[in-house]
Amino acid sequence: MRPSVTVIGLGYVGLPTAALLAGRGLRVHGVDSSPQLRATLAEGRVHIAEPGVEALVRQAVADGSLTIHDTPQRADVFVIAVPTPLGPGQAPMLDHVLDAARALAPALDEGALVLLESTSPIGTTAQIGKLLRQLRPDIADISVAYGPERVLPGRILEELVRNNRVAGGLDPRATERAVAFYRLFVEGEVHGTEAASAEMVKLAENAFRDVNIAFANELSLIAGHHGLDVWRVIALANLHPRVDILRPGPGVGGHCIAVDPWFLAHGAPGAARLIPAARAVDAAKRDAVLEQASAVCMEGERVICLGLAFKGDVDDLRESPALAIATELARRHPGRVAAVEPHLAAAPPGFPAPLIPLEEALMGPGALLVLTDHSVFAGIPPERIAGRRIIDTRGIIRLENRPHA
Ligand code: SAJ
Repeated sequence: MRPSVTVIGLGYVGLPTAALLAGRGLRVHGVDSSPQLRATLAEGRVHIAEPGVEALVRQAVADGSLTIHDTPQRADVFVIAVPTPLGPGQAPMLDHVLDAARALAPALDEGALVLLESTSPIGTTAQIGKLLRQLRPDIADISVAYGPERVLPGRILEELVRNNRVAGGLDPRATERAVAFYRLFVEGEVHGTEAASAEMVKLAENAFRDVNIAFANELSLIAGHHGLDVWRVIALANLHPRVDILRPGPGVGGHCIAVDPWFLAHGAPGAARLIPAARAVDAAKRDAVLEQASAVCMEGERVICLGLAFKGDVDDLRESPALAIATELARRHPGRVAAVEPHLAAAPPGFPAPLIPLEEALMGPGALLVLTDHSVFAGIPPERIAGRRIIDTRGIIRLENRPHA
């Protein structure tokens, strides 16, 4: 028989997961603490810009397979997908995860499976297991496991189904049950392990990216020092069969890769050296871009920032280095800075510079500071920016004298 599921936290991961499970014929209870969010969802509308999610939610709400609640409902499986932000001192804050565990405890029945999907420090699943045993000593059989999400914003529904998945239980039976649950909707491979390893796998994936992007950014700083084109250097180095250097940029953004490395480093401070160093390189790269653009403003020139989103072709501003650099530049040089962000209808609240259309930026005077790798910027014809001063942190602008990097 198909299990019933309660999904706690209806954000970028929880909502697509709930809608997908409902679409596969499971009875799903979606739970979120935000009254506005619940009201929006109950009308079949969604708050996240993610392809396909709105249609799936509308259908599931209309046919009753997905219902929206403020407290966890009884179910066979509980999925926790709430945020785990960084607190003071770069320490992970587990308040939402532990609150979710406390909230679901009264809804547990004998034989329930509790799955944590939020990115979490090593040991969090064990903490949840302990808490649930304390809160429900009357229940003998509770399986608790960790099943990290690995989906890329912009492709969430597709990746929820296609990506390989890791699931780690606090005991072998919990692992087995978690693997069986994911196999209900995952077409990729589902690998079982134990909970703490699964927690570390997720953190290792994002820290791997962060360290490797930091390496590319460090190369860009070194190349800049020598007046070399880092894109050409990387393209040639990557011709080696065992070298695959990532792309430099203005720094790493998003809610995951810029945050998760701290979860690893904070848990083992003496052991983590490279991971904090990568974070420091990221900060240095942001500063270097800011100083370079600031110097242009000091010469009296206008600077137009191309892009505010944290990566190309999305509207997401979370932890965006582009937004941080453009904001600080505009604060330092009032009246000298403008920004182009084709994925936003209006400037973000409090942004201290005007948002202008790309066309206006291409017509008017001023240096161009490329901060986000939107396809529309890569498509700017070289003749439209001939003779312009350009700081291209992403290596996407085509110039007459340089092939597309
Ligand atoms: N970036 C570079 N250079 C590169 C690649 C990326 O500067 O060569 C920058 C991007 O511009 C962006 C940041 O890194 O600012 C992160 O972007 P991303 O597209 O690499 O990753 P995210 O943050 O959108 O999603 C990541 C993914 N993790 C990995 O690829 C290991 C995704 O699979 C995870 O599910 C997600 O984090 C998450 O939720 O943890």
